[in-house]
Amino acid sequence: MNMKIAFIAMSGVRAHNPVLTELGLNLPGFVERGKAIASLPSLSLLTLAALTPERHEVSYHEVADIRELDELPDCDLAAFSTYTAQVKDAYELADRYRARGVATVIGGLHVTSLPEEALKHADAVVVGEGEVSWERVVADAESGKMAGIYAGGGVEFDLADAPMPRYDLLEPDRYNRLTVQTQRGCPWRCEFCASSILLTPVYKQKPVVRVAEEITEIKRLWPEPFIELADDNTFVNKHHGRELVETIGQFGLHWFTETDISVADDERLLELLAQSGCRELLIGLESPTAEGLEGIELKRNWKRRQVDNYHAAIEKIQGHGIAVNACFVLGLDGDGPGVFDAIAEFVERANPFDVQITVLTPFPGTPLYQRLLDEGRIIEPGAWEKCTLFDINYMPKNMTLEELGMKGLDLAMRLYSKEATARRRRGFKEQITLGVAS
Ligand code: B12
Repeated sequence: MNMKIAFIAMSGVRAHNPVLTELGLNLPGFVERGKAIASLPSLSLLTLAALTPERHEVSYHEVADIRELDELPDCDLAAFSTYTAQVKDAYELADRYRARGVATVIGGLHVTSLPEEALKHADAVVVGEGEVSWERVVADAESGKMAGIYAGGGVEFDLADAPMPRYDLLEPDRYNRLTVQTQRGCPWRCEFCASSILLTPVYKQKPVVRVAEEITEIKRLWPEPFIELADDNTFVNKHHGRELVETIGQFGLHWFTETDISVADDERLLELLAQSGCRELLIGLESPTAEGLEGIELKRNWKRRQVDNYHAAIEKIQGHGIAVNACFVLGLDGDGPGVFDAIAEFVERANPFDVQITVLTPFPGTPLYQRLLDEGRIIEPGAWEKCTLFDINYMPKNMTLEELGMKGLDLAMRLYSKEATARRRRGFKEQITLGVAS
């Protein structure tokens, strides 16, 4: 049977707490970044669409707010992708489809950690990398016999086999920021990490030629795109990183990615990044204090060992003209109420072009979630809608709940004020001048 398959992406960006939404998410720095990222399409679903046998008719949809959805897309199979914060909305839509007798499947990071929960709402739940199970799911849906949980049997997907995501399914006018994934996994094991490490224990990279093909396809559809790599830590392997950046540089693009602070150790890589049109690197510094960083990287305490180098590393990267978005996690167990001033002072000295502060968030599937649950510190277990990185759903260790909330908000106002933002941008320009001179 030829099926109509609707790929439905839950795509909102938000905080649950209305006060936070009003105050926090309206601050200048947040608004800019918020608007930009909210327009990213779902790479997972475009990838699965590419693996769908051609005889089926595929369509792609985004749902930012289920209250604004008048009609469910018409289909024989509804395939949902979601992260934790919106999973309950995805469950609600899946329930509505099932009530009409339409088959449903759901995948992604959240349901990978809690497949039994998801199975209450969908006929099929895909655990782990979708590429491994997708063709079987489609075949089973076709024959009307879906098998519940599809776990992939421990098979690691080889990114050399990655299909060309169906960017062509997107309405060209709605997008200009597109994502390309060049790697999965990470060699570090940060206790709170809820990214692709939940899908694969292996750090793996997509061959550079495949990345070039994907960018070529994007450029065919959008002549001047901005590319965000949907990576967790792009430059772990510096040799591969240099090759990748040289290749991206040939496209004359502006682009952005996420990586760790060790990128500053490779002078040649920084030179190539500067020449390649890389606009910004998002780097998880997590805390400016040794106490805050102590033990968060579970394997070798790697992040704790970097802290003394943070300032110099930012100057070095920015000296090459590449902006740093320095990310801090508020409420780490090792940090007390002094950390808010420590972050403000660090930022004032080091002048990262952008700064991001988010609240420690126990996402299901992470070691942090399990530890806080065991310690009885999760305030409302199962309140997935609070997994936004802005809402607080755990008892902090070395500060009160009020301190985390109020001082966090106060820090946001300080960091994202017009003056502070302008000061950081000036500092960035001075660092470029010094970098060029040295
Ligand atoms: C792009 C992006 C977005 C886009 C998403 C666009 C979209 N609709 O997909 C936007 C900007 C909208 C967004 C929003 C948010 N995001 Co975001 N985002 C990312 C980012 C940078 C890349 C994700 C990506 O494209 N990965 C590549 C794809 C291929 O991987 P994947 O989605 O995991 O899919 C694979 C499998 O999971 C599986 N799969 C996924 N879906 C499905 C569906 C089916 C049917 C099947 C079979 C398989 C399957 O197969 C895929 C291929 O193997 C990551 C960070 C990162 N570096 O990874 C954060 C990340 C995913 N986001 C995160 C968060 C917290 C949010 C927000 C809550 C932020 C906020 N306050 O609003 C919202 C939540 C939105 C929601 N729907 O719940 C967290 C999620 C943690 C978690 N476990 O839930 C991440 C990991 C960042 C972090 N700090 O930890 N985000």
